[in-house]
Amino acid sequence: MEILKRTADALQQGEHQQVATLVAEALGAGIPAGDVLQQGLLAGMNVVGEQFRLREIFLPDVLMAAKAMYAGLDVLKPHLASEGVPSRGKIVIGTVKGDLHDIGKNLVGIMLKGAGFEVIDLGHDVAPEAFVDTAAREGATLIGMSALLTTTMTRMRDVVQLLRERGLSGKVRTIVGGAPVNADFAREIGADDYACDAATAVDRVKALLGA
Ligand code: B12
Repeated sequence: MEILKRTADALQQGEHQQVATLVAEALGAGIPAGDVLQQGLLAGMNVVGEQFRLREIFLPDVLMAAKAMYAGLDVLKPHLASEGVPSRGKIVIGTVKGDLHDIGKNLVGIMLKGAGFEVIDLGHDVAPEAFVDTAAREGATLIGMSALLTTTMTRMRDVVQLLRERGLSGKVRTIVGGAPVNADFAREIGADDYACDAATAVDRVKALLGA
């Protein structure tokens, strides 16, 4: 669809105001929020990621694109998450220590909220103790961890280990995600599950918590 292509292009150019306007227009035209997300915002961000990998663009360009992504997400958020659904359980999420990437984690949080879970978002650069202490204090039954760097994904293992040390394995389940993470890695570090995207994350979390 033309407007979604324009949204993706504007995101790549880092035109945050234009992205917000186009997302609002697309929603106003009756395009489902999920399509605006996938074919507009995420399609644009995928191109940015590829161009960054090939060194065709540089960090400031990626930052501008990320800002545009958030401008679009702000408009989209109320349409992705339906309000007033009774809580299906408490979840702690965050991006692991040393890692500042939070767009994917935020999307997962939005979708989980929309599915009726109470989400405590610890943000990015989250220490293992913060994940585990918060879950214990708040009586959360699941920790969701995000990592986008091969150097930080290993921190997920520390969280799983800390839960074990505190006798919380089984009581507090774990799910991991982020571009470098996969199901084999999740198994290797002893996490309960893995999901490749936000929609799958909701399905897996429901299954894990029997919700
Ligand atoms: C945007 C971006 C940035 C932005 C982040 C802004 C922000 N607020 O998040 C900025 C500019 C800050 C940045 C910085 C850096 N980045 Co960067 N960045 C990206 C980029 C282009 C897009 C990431 C993104 O947001 N994708 C869109 C979201 C929606 O996708 P996602 O995160 O994968 O999330 C989905 C799934 O993975 C899953 N998911 C995610 N989290 C979770 C959690 C759970 C629990 C579950 C179940 C599922 C799940 O669901 C999400 C939704 O569908 C990627 C390229 C890429 N292909 O990933 C590089 C990339 C991740 N960055 C990279 C690098 C190298 C860096 C820097 C080290 C660069 C530098 N030299 O300084 C720094 C590191 C800073 C730090 N300490 O974290 C590399 C990593 C390479 C590697 N193998 O480790 C990548 C892959 C680029 C590349 N091809 O080289 N980056």
